[in-house]
Amino acid sequence: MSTASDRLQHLTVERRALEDYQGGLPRWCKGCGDNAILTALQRLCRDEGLKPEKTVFVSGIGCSSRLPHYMRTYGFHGIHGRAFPIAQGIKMARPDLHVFVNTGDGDCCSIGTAHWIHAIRYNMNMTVLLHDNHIYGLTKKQASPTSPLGTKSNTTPRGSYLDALSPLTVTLGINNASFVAQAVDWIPESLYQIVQAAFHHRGLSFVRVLQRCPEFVGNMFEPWVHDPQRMLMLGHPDGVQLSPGLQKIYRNQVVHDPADINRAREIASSEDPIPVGILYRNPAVPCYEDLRRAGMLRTTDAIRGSLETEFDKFTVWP
Ligand SMILES: Cc1ncc(C[n+]2csc(CCOP(=O)(O)OP(=O)(O)O)c2C)c(N)n1
Ligand code: SF4
Ligand SMILES: [Mg+2]
Repeated sequence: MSTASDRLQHLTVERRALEDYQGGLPRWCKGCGDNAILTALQRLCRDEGLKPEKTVFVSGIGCSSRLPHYMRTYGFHGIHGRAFPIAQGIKMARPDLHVFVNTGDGDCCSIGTAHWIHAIRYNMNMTVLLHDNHIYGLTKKQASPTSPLGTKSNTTPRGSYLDALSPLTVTLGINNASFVAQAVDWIPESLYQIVQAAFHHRGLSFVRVLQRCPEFVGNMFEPWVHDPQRMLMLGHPDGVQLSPGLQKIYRNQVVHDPADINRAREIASSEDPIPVGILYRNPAVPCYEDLRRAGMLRTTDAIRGSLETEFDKFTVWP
């Protein structure tokens, strides 16, 4: 029988099996692309040997935002649109933690837009996965900002009226963007490579993952799933390289240097073919937590003293 210290040892040192990172049983629909994203993240934790007690998954609200429940790490299932400020607060207080953010297209690009923009600008060291299924899933099929023009939904029964917002071009337009990539749930090998590269980037890595929602927009990505020629695979020694197996299937390949932001912007605006890979990376952008020397927390007494001084300024003496 294992002792308590054996179990502690296992918790802190030998976290190498996938099961060690598996939390609650996912309640997503059958065929939901969120499952592939979860698997990629569990594999990453295992392969990188991340300590669960040093790892935290933060989310907002949505189907995708349930992900922290399914990881056996720390997690924070937050408020709709507020995953970024929660994650930033955690990183500021505990820069030693591995921080991940899981956010939906409604969560990030609608209600959470202001937080998204400023989080990119702050460039704190965290890995962000935007689960972009082009729809509000949890609330049962309302159009989101990334729904393509003409999308029929419960809020747009005659089809949506506006062109979709592009999370990639928006992110690439924000000062201090330091890592921008795109992956798709139906090519798990490439999804994993991109998530791994994102994790190794120091700064905020923003990965948009096109994610299937068979429940509400079953046909959204079907043409691309069934036609590998309609995927544009980006490869570069400073980005990710396609494996020989994927090269045989996905023949529409291009060499793209992730240091080239102008080319990244052009590629980002392509909806067909769908680009997959690292669009932009700039490791020289400073992280906000480094500039502010995060984690150097003041003592409780010092905080209390400062608060008392502030309160005293507003005291009305009888
Ligand atoms: C402040 C607030 N407004 C609205 C909602 C209702 N709501 C919950 S999830 C959601 C949208 C979810 O869509 P998305 O972020 O794309 O996630 P998905 O379910 O597609 O993964 C909305 C509008 C809420 N929970 N809180
Ligand atoms: S409604 Fe869509 S996004 Fe939500 S769990 Fe089902 S398939 Fe996934
Ligand atoms: Mg969504």
